[in-house]
Amino acid sequence: MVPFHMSDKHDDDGDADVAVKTRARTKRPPLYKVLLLNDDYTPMEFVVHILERFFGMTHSQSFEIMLTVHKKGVAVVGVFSHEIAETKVTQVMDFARRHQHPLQCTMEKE
Ligand code: TYC
Repeated sequence: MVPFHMSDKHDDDGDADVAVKTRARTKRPPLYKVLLLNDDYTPMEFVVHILERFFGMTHSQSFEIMLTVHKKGVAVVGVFSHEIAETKVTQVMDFARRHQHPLQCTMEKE
């Protein structure tokens, strides 16, 4: 008798066989925080606009988060899959550069 894994074909030696199961482990994909950083030059209303435009926040939510970044230096503005987080960072960085503001947006694994 030779134990065989579920995914293998059992042997043909005529005696009893024992099936061995291993649990299929499904891993959730990692999530990433998108962070907005403070600086001394980007206008407050520009940051508020970015949060409305790219993160779907209301004006008052956006204003609140903007003030948090202004006072604390950084804030998490959302948590996404790697691909979505990367897209958000690119959208913010491109938009800031086009308007010649030094605003910085980054992502980090949660
Ligand atoms: N500190 C900026 C100012 O006083 C406003 C600001 C807020 C800039 C948030 C960047 O991510 C930021 N104009």
